[in-house]
Amino acid sequence: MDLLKDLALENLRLEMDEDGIAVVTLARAAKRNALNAETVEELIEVFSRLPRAGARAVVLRADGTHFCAGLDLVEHHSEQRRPEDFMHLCLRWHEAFNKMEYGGVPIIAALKGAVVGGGLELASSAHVRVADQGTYFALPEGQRGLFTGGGATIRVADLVGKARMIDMMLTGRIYQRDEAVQVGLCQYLVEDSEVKAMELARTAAANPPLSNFAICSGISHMQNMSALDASYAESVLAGIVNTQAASNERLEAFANKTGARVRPE
Ligand code: 1HE
Repeated sequence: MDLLKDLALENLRLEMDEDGIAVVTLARAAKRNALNAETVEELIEVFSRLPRAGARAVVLRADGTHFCAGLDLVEHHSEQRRPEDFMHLCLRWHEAFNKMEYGGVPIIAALKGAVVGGGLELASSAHVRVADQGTYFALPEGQRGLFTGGGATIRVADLVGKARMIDMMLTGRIYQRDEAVQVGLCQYLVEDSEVKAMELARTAAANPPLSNFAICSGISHMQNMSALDASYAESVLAGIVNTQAASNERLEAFANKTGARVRPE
């Protein structure tokens, strides 16, 4: 917990309970949680530290009625950035989002309202996305005369496929509700995304941390490898994870017929 004490956060809030469930809140509701440069630096700090601070799962939520309106367009306009300035800024976005995706701690995004542009890039860096009836997804970059810079070409294309992403960017197409689930933008559609995200975080946090580490970093790393290298890395990771003390106890419970069976309710 000490690792989290000296964090000076202006645009985020961070809480962690005794079970290691952390809640990271986007706290710039007056600006619809648009990502200014300072918020990105805070995301880097928070997600660098949480895995080492004993977090077992994270809920990423937002103040206000919108999850995140993407790049801070007003800051971007007023800064009149040069190409190299914006390139370096994008590298900081990547630093933040890579810390999330590859950090090894499950991150569940509780979505609502606008999840657009860089807001969708942020959401797609989480491991699970939970939407409510009012959540909508878009990539308005084309309309703004911009291009994605926070990993959408990798993560959003991964979720929905290249053709859908190109359509979203060219036409500003908005996805919501069942259609958003069908195309892969979110995995859950519920009445209250925060309640569901917390429930999922608690479920995931009950797994051994080493298993969650493999799930929430290994799969992403292996997707970046050749099939040959991925099968090698998978074997090595499984060698470590599948022989841990925590799995031994669980296997013993199964063998003794006290462990839970995998059955639909
Ligand atoms: C902002 C931003 C922002 C709101 N940057 N300040 N993203 C977009 O193209 C989405 C831009 N935002 C919107 O379309 C709307 O704001 C919303 C649909 C999200 C919300 O609408 P609404 O009516 O609730 O709020 P609003 O009146 O538009 O905005 C309220 C305030 O938030 C206002 O500030 P105020 O000081 O005048 O009160 C807005 O300026 C401010 N605000 N969104 C800055 N995005 C790494 S590259 C990524 C590229 C992208 O992300 S492109 C997509 C950008």
